Amino acid sequence: MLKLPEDFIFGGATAAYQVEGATKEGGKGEVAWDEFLEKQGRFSPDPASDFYHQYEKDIELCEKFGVNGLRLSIAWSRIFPDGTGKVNEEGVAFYHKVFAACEKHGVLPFVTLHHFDTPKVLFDQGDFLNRDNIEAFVAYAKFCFDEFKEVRYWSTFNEIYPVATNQYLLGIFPPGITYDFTKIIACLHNMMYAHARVVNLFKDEGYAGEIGVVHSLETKYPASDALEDQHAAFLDDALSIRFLLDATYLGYYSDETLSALAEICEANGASYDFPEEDLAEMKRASHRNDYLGINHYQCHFVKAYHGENAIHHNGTGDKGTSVYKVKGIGERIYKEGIPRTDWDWLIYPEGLYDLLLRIKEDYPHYNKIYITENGMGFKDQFDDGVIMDQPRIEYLKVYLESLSQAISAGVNVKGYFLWSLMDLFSWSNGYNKRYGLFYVDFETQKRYPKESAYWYKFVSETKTII
Ligand code: BGP
Repeated sequence: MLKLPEDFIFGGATAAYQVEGATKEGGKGEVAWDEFLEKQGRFSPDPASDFYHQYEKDIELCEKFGVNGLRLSIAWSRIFPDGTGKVNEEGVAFYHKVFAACEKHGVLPFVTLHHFDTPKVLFDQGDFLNRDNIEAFVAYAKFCFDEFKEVRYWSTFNEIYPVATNQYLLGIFPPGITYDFTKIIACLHNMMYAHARVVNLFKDEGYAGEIGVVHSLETKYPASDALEDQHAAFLDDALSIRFLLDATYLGYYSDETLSALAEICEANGASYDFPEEDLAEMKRASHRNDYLGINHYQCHFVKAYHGENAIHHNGTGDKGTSVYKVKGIGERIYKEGIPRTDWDWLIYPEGLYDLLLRIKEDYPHYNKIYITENGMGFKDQFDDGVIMDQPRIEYLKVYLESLSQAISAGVNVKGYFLWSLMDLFSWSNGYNKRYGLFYVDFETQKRYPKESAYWYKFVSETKTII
């Protein structure tokens, strides 16, 4: 049986908008999602898992089940309802209470400053396409560093690539724009620049603690040995992985990244501009990241594609309905023999191993890594308070094994945050795609430990993957 290190963090992950509910309570300002979801009419972010009122209970559950780290995000619009200007003291007090509960129960908080929830006022002005909003983000970060002295682990952003592509390629996040590569690249770059600004601020001011960024990194493989499939995988990788790691750890975009960008832009009539001053700031930050957070759920097999753009996001759990064909990049396909979830996410733990080894090789000063999200969306069966989620346990087991093997191969991984601590609201899938260790009855807000919660407790206590 494989083991994990003695000082390893066995965490649970959440995000403010997905668990808190109370979107109109406590002086919170609006986010673009409020209106977007209301118009869509499929599901509501209220009450979600009601963490705003139930946090004490959830943190108690952490302690009971060996979960010694909690990844959570601060809702920017609870602190600054309009994104800038007047502080909402009720919001500030709420997070102090959450951190105090963490302290009381021996749970280490890992705090993300931005998890998909830019305040609406700023979002309506262009979100991160508008450079003024970078200044607003830096000011918000500074406020948090000065205020929340009890926090030791900070992440600037959650998943810059999905922000850019869900907003401007797939259109499944507000503002719902599709296939606009000029916006995608501008968003990626501006957010990476904003990250660098905040890292430099944190280090220049000598704040105590650690700072990093959370990237979603899904390994890309060619669908076959054919040269054109290999090239398609290279292009998909360059935009979704290499671009971000270059920006984070090099402070410039490597020739490989730039050649892929040129090809993608040419095919899609897009363009980009990376100001010299931005790159200087990014360069200064590139050796100052204390850690890298990796969200990893799946990988992709990519085939050459020469047709028009066509994407269908499977947000319903109807297996086999996903389509991803992107001009100038390629087509993502299913692969015989590789299992996938009802949402068509490929279960391929080798992808995590390969990714970790590649980071160690290509960016040797990565410092250390936390897996900040990994888990399985599943249609759990609730049977009189008992939830036997064996497929989730299987999933977690093989991914933790892969992680353990990467650690043995010399990658410095210090912790793992299972997505998600409790069932919560999923941005584009609603409430039937459950991830939690704890089942949430969304009517009563009662929590029920699933079979996987007992399994995770054992793994955390013994550091043994069974
Ligand atoms: C990540 C996000 C999370 C979470 C998770 C699962 O991309 O950081 O917020 O939602 O994926 O994704 P989904 O809810 O789409 O299944």
